[in-house]
Amino acid sequence: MTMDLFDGLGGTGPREESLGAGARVLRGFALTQDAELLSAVHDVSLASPFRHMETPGGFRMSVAMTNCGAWGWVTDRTGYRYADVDPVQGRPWPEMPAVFLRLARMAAAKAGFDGFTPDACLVNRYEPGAKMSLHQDKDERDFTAPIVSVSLGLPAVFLFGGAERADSSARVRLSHGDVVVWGGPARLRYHGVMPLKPGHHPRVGGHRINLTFRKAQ
Ligand code: MD3
Ligand code: FE
Repeated sequence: MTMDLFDGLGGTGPREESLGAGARVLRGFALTQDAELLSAVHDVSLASPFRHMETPGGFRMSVAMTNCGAWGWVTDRTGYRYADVDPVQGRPWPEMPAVFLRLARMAAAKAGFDGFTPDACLVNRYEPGAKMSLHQDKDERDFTAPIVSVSLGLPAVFLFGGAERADSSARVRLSHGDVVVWGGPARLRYHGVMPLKPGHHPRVGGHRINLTFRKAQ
């Protein structure tokens, strides 16, 4: 039997939980790199600023978004898609920072997805009241690749549903430093985020930042 220094109540190190088949929470996995990650988010946002995109139905998204990597997820009146040029800046998205890529690959490998090579990172910024309605992520070409998400700043209540929109959702609190790997049977499950509660995070202030690493192409 192996002893794990982080096991047990009151531990402060990484903890792993399963949210059901294919969904693995690595609590605190990004904590040791939070400053580097936040500094890289800032650099990305200088090249491609956060913006509130418009849905095909004409609604302004409450979550502000930007991207880095070869491909970026965008929405406008014409639909959802991955684009290799930032439509606001008219230039390719900023390169994926090395610290992002390293973290995403390590987390994926830990959850059993060796060789994960994301070519897109969507960066979501939530202000108080911002939310994400239940949806599936299905604009990517290959659903055998997982999605890796990294939460920074204020905590949020994440909704993890089923294969159909009407299926009931589990509520999962995602806090600063938590990383989740969504693959296999979890990859196409409905999910969303409850409206962010106001608060103050010592490193991030009044926002929540979420990074999602994807293989778009
Ligand atoms: C489960 N973002 O950007 S991350 C999104 O917190 C998105 O900003 C949320 O949903 C956020 O599309 C949730 C967790 C997440 C991301 C992708 C998933 C969970 C997922 C894909 C399939 C199943
Ligand atoms: Fe999503």
